[in-house]
Amino acid sequence: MSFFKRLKDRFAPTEDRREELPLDELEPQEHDDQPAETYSQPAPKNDDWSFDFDDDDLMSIEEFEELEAQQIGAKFRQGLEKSRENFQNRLNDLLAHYRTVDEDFFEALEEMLIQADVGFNTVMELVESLRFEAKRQNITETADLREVIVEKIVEIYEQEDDELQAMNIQEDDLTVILMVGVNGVGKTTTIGKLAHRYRQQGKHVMLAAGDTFRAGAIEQLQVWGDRVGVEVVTQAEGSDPAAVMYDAINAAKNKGADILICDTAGRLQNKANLMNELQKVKKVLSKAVPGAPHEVLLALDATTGQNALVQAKAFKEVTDVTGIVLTKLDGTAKGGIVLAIRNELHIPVKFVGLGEKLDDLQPFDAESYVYGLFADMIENSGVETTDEDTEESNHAG
Ligand SMILES: Nc1nc2c(ncn2[C@@H]2O[C@H](COP(=O)(O)OP(=O)(O)O)[C@@H](O)[C@H]2O)c(=O)[nH]1
Ligand SMILES: [Mg+2]
Repeated sequence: MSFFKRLKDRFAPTEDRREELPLDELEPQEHDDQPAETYSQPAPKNDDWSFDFDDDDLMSIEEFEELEAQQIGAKFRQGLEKSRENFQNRLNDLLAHYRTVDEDFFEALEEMLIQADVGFNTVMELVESLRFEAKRQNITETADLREVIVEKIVEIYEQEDDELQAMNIQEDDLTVILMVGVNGVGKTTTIGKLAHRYRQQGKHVMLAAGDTFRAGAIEQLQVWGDRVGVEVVTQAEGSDPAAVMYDAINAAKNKGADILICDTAGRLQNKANLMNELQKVKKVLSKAVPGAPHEVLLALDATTGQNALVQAKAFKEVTDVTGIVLTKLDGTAKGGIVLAIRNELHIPVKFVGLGEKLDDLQPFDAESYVYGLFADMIENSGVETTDEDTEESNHAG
């Protein structure tokens, strides 16, 4: 089966579901702006999607999984809209302008990918493997490279160790997640969304308000806690973050919580201070629960482009980052930054922020991502393009 066909079968909405998807109509009844009372701990599993489960209309596991994949597809499709327009248009322009596969085409492709924030080294690697593949398969027309390009993007991402991709969640013990990153990248918001996600899986979640530095940061986390119905451990503004962590991890232990997510202040201006603070926090956590923190997630803002890479390198120097949360991917047309992060930092992107709603934080997966980036191209594959389409993309090249 061709690569596009496989992605299409997996993520594209089937005819009977086109009405239900995209997700807007399937959104949970409990919306962001609803009062916290609508949540009660613990949440039933998968109450995300409101279906009629009639006795004689029960959904099979296969059907459920199929629907779930299509919902994920719709999420990525929606969140990557800006990037998709950018990627698809430019690629179509390129294919229309350079019809035969030659060095000029590859150079133009390199330039396009660099402009989409894919990152220089990653682009070189990607285009090199395309040159090789074109030769190997004897592809002479650029249009026939379409699918190979998308397939190579997935390959570039997946060549790294996949074991690290999943979250390190302790099945029968407390899991501690530490969220780090500079101010404004979306740490607190991500913590709220993560708490929501784990609560929906029926887990007992608690939060630690470790950003005691920035005015209003504690209240902001408290608001998220109320919204998703989880307890937030706080101390006064200006307290020692390590003391907050001490309280929080002991409270989480005593209450038998499954997951504790810790907010931190992101003061990168003073690296030595930040390093000290994070080391102290980690020490308190690991003393209370051996092995904690189980994840140190670095939040990066996708809209800051290559600057996000600079931040990541700086944070890697001060602490062991186990995964990236790439926020605000919905706000950029340069979604290629995902590839640069993976390929140049060798840290897996574990979640991506695809919007501001509670369920807009999605686990990252290379195939969902390329589906989001090239959905129209993928869905139209095998379908003849009209002359109009070609004409439209012809003029810009
Ligand atoms: N569009 C969009 N906005 C986001 C996303 N994640 C966070 N934000 C926004 O980014 C801003 C800063 O977030 P905040 O959590 O306070 O950042 P912090 O300083 O790192 O804790 C807020 O206005 C969030 O709503 C996302 O995935 N998409
Ligand atoms: Mg914050």
